[in-house]
Amino acid sequence: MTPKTALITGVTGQDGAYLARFLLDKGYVVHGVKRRSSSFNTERVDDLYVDPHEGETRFFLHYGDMTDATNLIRLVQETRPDEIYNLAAQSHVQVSFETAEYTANADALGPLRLLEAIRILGLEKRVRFYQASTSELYGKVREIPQTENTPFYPRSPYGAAKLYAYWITVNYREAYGIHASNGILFNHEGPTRGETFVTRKITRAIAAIEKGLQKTLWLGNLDARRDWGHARDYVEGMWRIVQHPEPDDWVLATGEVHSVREFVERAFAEVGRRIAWEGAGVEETGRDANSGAVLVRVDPRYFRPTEVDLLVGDASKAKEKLGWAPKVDFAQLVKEMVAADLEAVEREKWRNDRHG
Ligand code: NDP
Ligand code: GDR
Repeated sequence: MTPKTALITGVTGQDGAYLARFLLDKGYVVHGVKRRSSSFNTERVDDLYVDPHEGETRFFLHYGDMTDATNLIRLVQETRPDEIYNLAAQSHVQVSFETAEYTANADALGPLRLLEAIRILGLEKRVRFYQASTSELYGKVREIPQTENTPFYPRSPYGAAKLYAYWITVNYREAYGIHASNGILFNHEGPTRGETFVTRKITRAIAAIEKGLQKTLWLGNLDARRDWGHARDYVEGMWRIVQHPEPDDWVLATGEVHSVREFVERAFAEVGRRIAWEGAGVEETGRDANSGAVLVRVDPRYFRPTEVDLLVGDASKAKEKLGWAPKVDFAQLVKEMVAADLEAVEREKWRNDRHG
């Protein structure tokens, strides 16, 4: 039987790398799109890559960019995928306030370019399309928990760009009969999460503090609440969405909600430290309850012009119709991330001591 072929944009990102691994395990041929960069940016998929001169492989990397329509058309034409997973995006909410136009170009027009590539190449009935939609679409709290029917109210250039992407996916499904689906995914993390997202920033800092390389963790809004799951579980959900006979829009979430402050407390508890909070607002600090050392401080630089206060999802539809359920809970997620960062910092330290 000919194996299925998938094209993944954003393959060098957290989800792209997990998804590539998942699909390769299922026997797929996987084509990943990476951006040209002046330094290596394939760290998350390096272990999957086999130099075609040196052996058989089902994993291929191609240069591409979501802002380049002709490149995307050519990639779809050359790789002839059965499934396209559009994961590429400028995915940082705070950065989107500074690079609003670029974020719109990559995150809103990028998906349009891919959908147009499908049409131009006459692949409407052949290709299945997955769009990485997000709980950031809900933005300002209007209903808890959030479902597929909760109204959207994005609160950032990122959210607004993803809103366009969501609706253009719905529109191309309805207008041209493309099997195009939105996964409305709530926050999902893991040891390979980008270092500037709050969970990884916390776990990396804790590892660095433990190893004596850093003194303080500087954060923004400690009261923001999120529904944090594990990326490994969520990429399986993406695949299930694409396999469903009917294209549709789906929430993937754990239904469990915690504040940034709780994440900090849970993560420090992993290294045996209890945090005692004092002060309020930008004056708030978190001290080691035993030694009194200040471990956490607030820097208003990390506050967003408009914040999303509370996201918590109801994934009942995905549970019922896709048989999807997250396997990793909050405590396990934090444990895995802290352990991985302790190991990573130890390795870095060892390398620096040896070579520096
Ligand atoms: P990452 O930021 O880790 O990865 C984003 C990927 O997109 C990277 O491979 C990046 O390349 C690539 N990329 C960025 N801009 C472009 C561009 N112009 N052209 C081509 N590639 C580009 O994000 P995640 O893996 O966490 O998320 C995957 C997708 O899911 C994103 O669309 C995100 O918005 C969305 N999402 C994520 C959630 C989460 O909690 N993780 C929740 C809901 C939605 P490079 O490595 O070179 O930077
Ligand atoms: P988010 O993730 O904006 O939800 O977007 P992020 O981890 O950046 O922020 C979560 C919450 O933590 C607060 N926060 C901080 N955030 C960062 N990055 N750095 C800090 O120092 C800090 N201090 C407090 C934020 O204000 C926010 O409320 C992620 C991305 O993966 C998106 O691409 C995705 O669509 C959504 O999740 C669902």
